[in-house]
Amino acid sequence: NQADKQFGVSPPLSKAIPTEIELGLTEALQKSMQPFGVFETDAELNHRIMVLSKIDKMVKEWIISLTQKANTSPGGKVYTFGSYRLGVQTKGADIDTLCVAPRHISRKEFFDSFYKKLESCPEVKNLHAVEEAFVPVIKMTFDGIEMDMLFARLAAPTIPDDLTLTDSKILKNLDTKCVRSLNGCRVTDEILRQVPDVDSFRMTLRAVKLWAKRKGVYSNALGFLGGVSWAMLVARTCQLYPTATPAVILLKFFYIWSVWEWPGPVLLRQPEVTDLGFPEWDAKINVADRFHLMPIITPAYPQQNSTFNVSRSSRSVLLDHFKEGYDITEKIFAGKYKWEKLFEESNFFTSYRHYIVLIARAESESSFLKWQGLVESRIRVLIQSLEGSVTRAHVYPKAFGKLDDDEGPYVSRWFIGLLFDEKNKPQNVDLTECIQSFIDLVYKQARFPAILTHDMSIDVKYVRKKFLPQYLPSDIAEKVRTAMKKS
Ligand code: 3AT
Ligand code: MN
Ligand code: MN
Repeated sequence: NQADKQFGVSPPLSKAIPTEIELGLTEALQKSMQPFGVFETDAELNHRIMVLSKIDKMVKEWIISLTQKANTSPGGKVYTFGSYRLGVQTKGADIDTLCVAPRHISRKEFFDSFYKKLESCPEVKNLHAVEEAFVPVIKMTFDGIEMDMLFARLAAPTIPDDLTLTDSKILKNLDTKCVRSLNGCRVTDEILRQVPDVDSFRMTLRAVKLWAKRKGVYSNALGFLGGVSWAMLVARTCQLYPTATPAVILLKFFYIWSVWEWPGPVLLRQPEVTDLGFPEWDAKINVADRFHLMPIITPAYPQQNSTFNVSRSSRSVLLDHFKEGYDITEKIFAGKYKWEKLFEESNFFTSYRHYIVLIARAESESSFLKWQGLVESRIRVLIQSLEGSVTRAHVYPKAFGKLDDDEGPYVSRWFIGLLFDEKNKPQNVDLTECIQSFIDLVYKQARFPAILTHDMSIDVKYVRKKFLPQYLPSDIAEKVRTAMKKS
């Protein structure tokens, strides 16, 4: 019985029944999110369901075509994960899917004959495979919907339609690519199983994701949190307030995570004990795991930390935003503000007096995609080395493209705000060495494996706030100029 079950690793903090006022605040919260395209229409949702059933049918046909024995039903099934599976997808979001096949269907066939089947399908556009990735994936647009598709083959002769991926035993004897591919689904399924009220969880998570995007703290790669981590922080809050309404859960969310004793790990459940032997996150055992600053541990075996990119700087930015979020939400509860206040964009480009601008350029789309991916993935190394000299190096998670028509299209600009303190005054700090060794590192890593081409370049500049606007798109540049005049 859901009502009696205890969710999470400790008892709830409150089981209070929502008041009329709290329910009213939740209704207002929902209304305030609408203008941001957070909610899909029924027609949009039905379109997704239809697309998924077509893909599922194609998978089943493909598996049958590769099955020798007549009169057997090998099955095969498409599962979902990501925001769609959690039920928090925004308009235009992708669908993250996993194709699960029986043992006689190889990964090679997925990237070969299934890929060809997709190629000949009229609804499919922008088809491309990333077979050598850490988690190999086929990407496409299916009838207007972006889709990521992973593949896993299980050690079973058939995949019945009612099969769930919950049981960790299914991982036995699988290769690492399949285990990694199954992980996304197993984690989202488990998160949903660990929350007491899925509807409240969803509404709160939608609010948190919107807030995090508006404040520039939504990004796994650049040291903030990604969708799965936000989902787990919200899920843990729901466990502690199992009967609360989303407005209240949101208030508690900001409070709990601003006072949490990081790096104490956030867990949704006690880790499962198995004899499967996959590496798991455990700060008591693995020395490397003790350096994680904000561990948020996934609930499915083998448990992992979802936030290993968090730096000292990004953690302090996150904590500042939690505190500010709490302060604003409290005032909303007191009737002093409306929810719109919570979703105001952060003023990153006026918050610092010193910035670093990082510019990556290339001359063709294909080299640009590789180059910008490589540069972005190395930014956290630059942050770490800057942290040796400054109090905070805050990277804005959104990169900006070309500024005007004179500039080629293949350019990305990232911005890092720098905070100095009394000991490290800007005039006493020389960042040249940090910057130069970062540039050297990026070029070195682009040579092995060889992705470097002559048209790829990187430029890193130290810029005072006064000169920042020339690197920014005109609308943001204008805001910065206006703010500077006022101060
Ligand atoms: P959106 O609504 O799509 O913006 P989402 O949470 O679905 O939010 P993604 O589609 O980017 O976000 O990612 C879905 C999951 O896929 C999250 C994570 O388990 C996995 N994933 C995303 N990016 C990577 C990556 N680079 N490597 C491995 N797994 C990834
Ligand atoms: Mn997604
Ligand atoms: Mn995706």
